[in-house]
Amino acid sequence: MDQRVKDDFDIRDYLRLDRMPHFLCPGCGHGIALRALLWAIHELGLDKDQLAVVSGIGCSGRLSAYVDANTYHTTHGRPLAFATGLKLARPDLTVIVITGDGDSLAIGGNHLIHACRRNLDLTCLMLNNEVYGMTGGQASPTTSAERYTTTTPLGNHEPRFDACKLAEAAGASFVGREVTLQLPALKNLVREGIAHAGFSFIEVISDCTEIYGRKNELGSSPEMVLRQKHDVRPESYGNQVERPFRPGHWQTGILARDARPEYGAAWRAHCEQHGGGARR
Ligand SMILES: Cc1ncc(C[n+]2csc(CCOP(=O)(O)OP(=O)(O)O)c2C)c(N)n1
Ligand code: SF4
Repeated sequence: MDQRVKDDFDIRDYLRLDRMPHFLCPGCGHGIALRALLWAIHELGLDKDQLAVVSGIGCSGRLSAYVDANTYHTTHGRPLAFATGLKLARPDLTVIVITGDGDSLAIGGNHLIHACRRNLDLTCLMLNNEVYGMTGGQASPTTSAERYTTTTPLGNHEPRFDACKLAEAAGASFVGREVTLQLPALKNLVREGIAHAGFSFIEVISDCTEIYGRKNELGSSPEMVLRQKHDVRPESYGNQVERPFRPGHWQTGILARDARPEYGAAWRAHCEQHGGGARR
């Protein structure tokens, strides 16, 4: 694609403007993540009619409603199950899943593990704001140690998931992480993930500036987002990470990339070999 077309990104071309104003709080990282996704879609030159965006329930889950494409707002924790069926039935579509840390690691944790294992050609954006945003700020499986939430009034004492390590161990063939502060890098990572033929898991460190930020006195929205720049430590992947929102604790970029067989193609070949009628 030539540079002029690439630079010509106008987010309004990809939004349902009749759904505006959106419901996100000021400074919410989920809005930045949506911008990165739509920018990546633009750069890839994807046809909106050939694009499906599937989300679960949560502040993260609301994002699909704003995208001018084929969109599906499914039940809490189930977007990957829905997307799996959709992609198998319609392999011609580019299918993108937007999910929250609660949606994908708590109620939907089992679906995430098996989506990684199968390696169907889906792109999963997990927006990690360390909390259940939509339901009022309960702790999630990614809440950092000692953080205050409505369900951890004494400070969180549970160990947290490193979602990327989980995805990699479960077999995701593309794993990446980026912070919303680095918007161009995030856009590039999402673009790589969509272009990858197989299951792509991308964790976006996305601030809940309202419920989580205020309860933990993390400062104003800009302050909270800016502190992300102190939170990246390239050599940290594989090490114990206890307090990711303290300085120096996230490794970002592409963390794993592996060219193993894509599930849909393998499944169709398998059906053909055994005389079945899988759709192309
Ligand atoms: C089966 C079911 N259980 C619980 C809920 C209530 N619920 C709605 S959103 C949500 C958590 C959302 O948190 P997360 O996935 O982290 O997304 P966020 O809102 O933080 O973006 C919960 C528990 C529900 N809608 N359906
Ligand atoms: S509650 Fe948190 S996650 Fe939800 S829209 Fe507001 S800032 Fe974003």
